[in-house]
Amino acid sequence: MKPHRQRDALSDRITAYIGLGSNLDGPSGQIQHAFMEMGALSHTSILARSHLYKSRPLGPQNQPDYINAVAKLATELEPLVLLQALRKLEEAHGRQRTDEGRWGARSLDLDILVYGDICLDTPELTLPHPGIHLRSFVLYPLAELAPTLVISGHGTVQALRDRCHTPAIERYEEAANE
Ligand code: ROI
Repeated sequence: MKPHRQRDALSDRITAYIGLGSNLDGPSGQIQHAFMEMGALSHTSILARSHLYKSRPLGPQNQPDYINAVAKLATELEPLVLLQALRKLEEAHGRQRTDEGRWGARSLDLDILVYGDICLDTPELTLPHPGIHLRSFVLYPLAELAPTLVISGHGTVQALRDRCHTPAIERYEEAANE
């Protein structure tokens, strides 16, 4: 008989922050569903979720406003395995990367912003995400969950947020918009 291995359920878990974005097909619903689906991924649980934020598109302006948020996960999945799982969720939300062009409208975008203290630069994945320090729609929700987190080479999330005002952003109040 195999020896029974006992393991602390939380011991191998890494904290990761995921940026969520959508500007198609009911964006706030897409984000809310994605929160639940991420919490249901294997070896992963959701520790916190930010409020939703609405902003003008960064990039081409001929597309709808975006809804963005950030989730804090505890996961045992390796970064590239987590990335694959997030890609599958995007596909399940009808995302078609080939049609939209690089900066086009999308039903669901899930980006690994930070994965523990890992720094990575590969064709598939760069960690921390290279756009974090320049994007209001990442910094505002991330600052709710991790104001003192240091983005290597750039400073704390809170200080970055206080300096970043583009694109223009506001809290998205679900009830007021329905
Ligand atoms: N603009 C905003 N406001 N929010 C996004 O999530 C977003 N995502 C993108 C591009 C097209 C760069 N612009 C965005 O991928």
